[in-house]
Amino acid sequence: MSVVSYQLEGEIGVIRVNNPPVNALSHALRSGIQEAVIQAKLDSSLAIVLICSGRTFIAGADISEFGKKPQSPSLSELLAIIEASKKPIIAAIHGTALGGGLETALACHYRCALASAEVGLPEVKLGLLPGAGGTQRVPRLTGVKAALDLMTSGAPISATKALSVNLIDKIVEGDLLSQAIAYGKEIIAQGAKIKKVRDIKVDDVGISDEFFREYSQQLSKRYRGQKAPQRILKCVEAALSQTFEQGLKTERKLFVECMESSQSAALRHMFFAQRMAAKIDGLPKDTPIKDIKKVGIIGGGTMGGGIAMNFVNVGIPVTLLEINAEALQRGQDIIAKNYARTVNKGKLTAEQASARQNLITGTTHYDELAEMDLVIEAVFENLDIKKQVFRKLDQVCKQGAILATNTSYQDVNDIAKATSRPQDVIGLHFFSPANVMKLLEIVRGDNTSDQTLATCMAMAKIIKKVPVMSGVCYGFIGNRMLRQYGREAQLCLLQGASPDDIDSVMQNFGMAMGPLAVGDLAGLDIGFKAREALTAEQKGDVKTYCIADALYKMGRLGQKTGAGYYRYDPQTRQRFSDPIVEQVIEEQAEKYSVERHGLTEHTILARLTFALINEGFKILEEGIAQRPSDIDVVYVNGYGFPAHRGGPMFYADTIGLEKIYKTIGEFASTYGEEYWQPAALLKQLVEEGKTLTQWANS
Ligand code: T1G
Repeated sequence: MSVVSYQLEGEIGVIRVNNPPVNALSHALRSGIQEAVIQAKLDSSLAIVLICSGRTFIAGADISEFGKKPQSPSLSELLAIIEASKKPIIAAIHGTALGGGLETALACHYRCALASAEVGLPEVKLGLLPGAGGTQRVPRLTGVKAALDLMTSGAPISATKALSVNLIDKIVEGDLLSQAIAYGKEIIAQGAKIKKVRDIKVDDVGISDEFFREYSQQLSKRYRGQKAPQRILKCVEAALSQTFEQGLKTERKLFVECMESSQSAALRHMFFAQRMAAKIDGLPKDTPIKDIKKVGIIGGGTMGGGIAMNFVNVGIPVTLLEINAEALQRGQDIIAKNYARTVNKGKLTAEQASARQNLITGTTHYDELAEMDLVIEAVFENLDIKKQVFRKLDQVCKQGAILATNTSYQDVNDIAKATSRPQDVIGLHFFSPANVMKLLEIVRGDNTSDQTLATCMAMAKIIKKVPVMSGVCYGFIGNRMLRQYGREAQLCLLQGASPDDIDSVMQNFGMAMGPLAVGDLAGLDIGFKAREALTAEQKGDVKTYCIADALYKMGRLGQKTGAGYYRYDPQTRQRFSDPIVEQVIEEQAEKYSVERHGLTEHTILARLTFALINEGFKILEEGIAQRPSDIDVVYVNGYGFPAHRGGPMFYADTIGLEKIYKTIGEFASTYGEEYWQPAALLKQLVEEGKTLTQWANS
C-alpha cells in the first residue's frame, strides 16, 4: 500500500499521506510526496493541499532511520521542491505536527489547522535541532524569542498559540479536508500568490548580542552539559546575520554535529527504550484488560496522597482509607496542599483543583472498598502490616479486583500468599512525590496473572506514568541498584572523599542531585530505618553505613533538621559543608582503622557508576528486568540519571564493557572482593567481545 496518494478534486490537487502510526517521514513517504508534487505540477490544478490520514499530521522525521545510510530525497531536498512549487501548497494540520512535520508545513506556502491541533519542534529532546530549515523559517515567522522558546523547550503549542505567532495562517473547524480545499479556493481567488517563508526578513528589533549571551546562560543552567540547545541558538543567530541559504548551511553543519553526538544517540535510545518498556515479552497481545473505574487507596500519607492524585487527575474517583478520622484528615490536607501549590504555580485553576479533590472520598471502613476495581496499599513499609492489610482486602474486595502494593522493598510473593487470590496481586511501586515522578515499577509476582499485569501496564499510561516491569527481589530494579551506588558513596566518604567531593562529581556527571544531598532531602532516618529492617547478612560490612548511622544518632536527619551531611540555611535551604561532618568521618575512620586518602574524581565516578552497572548486569542475569533498556528507563525516570547519557546500561556500552570489567577487577584488589565481584553476564560479554546492546538484540 502506497503511503502517499494524489488526486485532483476540481482545481485543487490533494496529496494524502498515510504512513501509520504517526506519518513519520520515512524514505517512502518523502519519495511519495515528491512524486505527487511533480504530478501536480503537470496537471490542471491551481493549488495543492497536503493532508494526512490517521491520528496526526506528520509527526517528524523517521527516527528509526537515523544513523542509517541517507536515501534521496532527503527531507531538505523535498522541502526545497515543495517551496519551489509554482502552485501554492496548503498544509492541512491535525493532531501533532512535530519536528520535520512542522518543517514540511513551513516549506508550504500556507498552513491551516484544526483548533485541536498542536505544533512543535521536539528535536532538542533527542539531542538534535530542527534540521530541515526550521531554525531559519521559524524566526522569520515568529520573531527570535518565540522561535528560541519553541525550539529549546521542545514543547508543542496549541493551534491558537501557533496562529498568534504566525506559524499557521488559519484555524478551521469541522472537516479538515473540505475546509482546506475551501481555503485553497480562496487563495486561488486572491491570485494564488506564492508566499515563501524564506522571503520574510527576521524581525530583529530589540535583539542584541547581549540577548543571545543571556539566553545562552539560561540554556546552560536549564540543560546542564547538553550541546543541542546551544547549537539551536547559533542557528537562530545565523538566521539574523546570514542569508537564508547560508543559514541553511549553518543549520546543516550544526545538525550533523548533533546527529553524530553521543548525547543524541543516548536521547534517541531513551525515546525508543521508554516505548519498549511498555511491552512485555511473551504477553499475548490480546490479553484482556480490565476496566479501572474505581480505585481504593489504603494509607493517606505522602505516598498514598500522591498516588490518589494521579487517578483523580485523569477523572478516576478514589476512595482513600485511613485508620481513623485524624489520619484521614491529615491525608486529605496533604492532597489539598499539593493542589494549592499547583494552583499557585498557575498550572491548574482553583476550580479544576477542587473538582479533582471532590473525586476523593475518605473512609475508615474497609467495607467501602468492596466495589473497587483496583486497590493500592500504601501503608508503613513493614511486611507484617502489609500482609494484614491484604488479608482484609481479600475478605472485602469483589472478585477480580486488582490488589496492589506500593512497597519499595518487600516480597510481593509473600504479600500475595496472604490472600486467596495471588493472581490478582501485583506491585505498583510509585516514586515520591508520587503525583510528580513519572516512573512506575510494576512488580510481577510469581502468580500475577497476565490480565492483572496487562491491565496495570495499560493503567500506567492512562495516569501518565512510565511503566517498567520488574520481577520480585529486594528493591526490585531501581532501589536494588541504588543500594550499591549508595554503598560506594558511603565507602568513598570513609576512605577519603568529602560529601561535596562526591556530590559535585555526580552532579557534573549530570545527575540531578548527588547521593548525599539526596539522602539529606529524603531524610537520613528513612535509610536508617530501612537498614534496621535488614538481616545481618543483608546489611553486609557494618562499617559501610557507620557515618550515616552516626549522623542519624546525632539527630542530623538532613534538610528536615537543618543538618545532615551538610548544614542548611533555614531560609534559603542552601547547603554548606559542615566541619562537624568532617569530624564524624575522621572519628569513624579511626574507629574502623580506615586510612583516608584523597580520591580522584575519576575514581569516585567509576566506583559509583560501575557499582550501579554491575548490579544492573546481575538484575538482567536473574531476569528481574526484561532488557537493559528497561533499566535505563528506570534510572532516567526515577533516579535523575542524565537522559543524555542514555541510562546506566547504555552508558556502560559507551564506556566499554571491557574497561568496566577490568576496573572492577582493580577495585576488587584495592577495596576488597566483598563488593567487587563482576557479574557473570558482564564477564561473559567481555569474553565474547559483545556489547550489551548486541546481547539484548540477539
Ligand atoms: N519516528 C519513528 N517512529 C515514531 C516517531 C518518529 N518520529 N514518533 C513516534 N514513533 C513511533 C513510536 O516509536 C511508537 O512505535 C508509535 O510511533 C507510537 O508512538 C529533520 C530531525 C507523535 C506525540 O520527536 O512525540 O523530525 O512502540 O507511543 O504516545 O528536524 O510519538 O508503536 O512500535 O509515542 O500517541 C521529531 C516523536 C523527530 C516526535 C505520539 N519528532 N514522537 O505519541 O504514541 S526528529 C518527534 C512523539 C526530526 C527534523 C528532525 C510521539 C507522538 P511502537 P507513541 P503517542
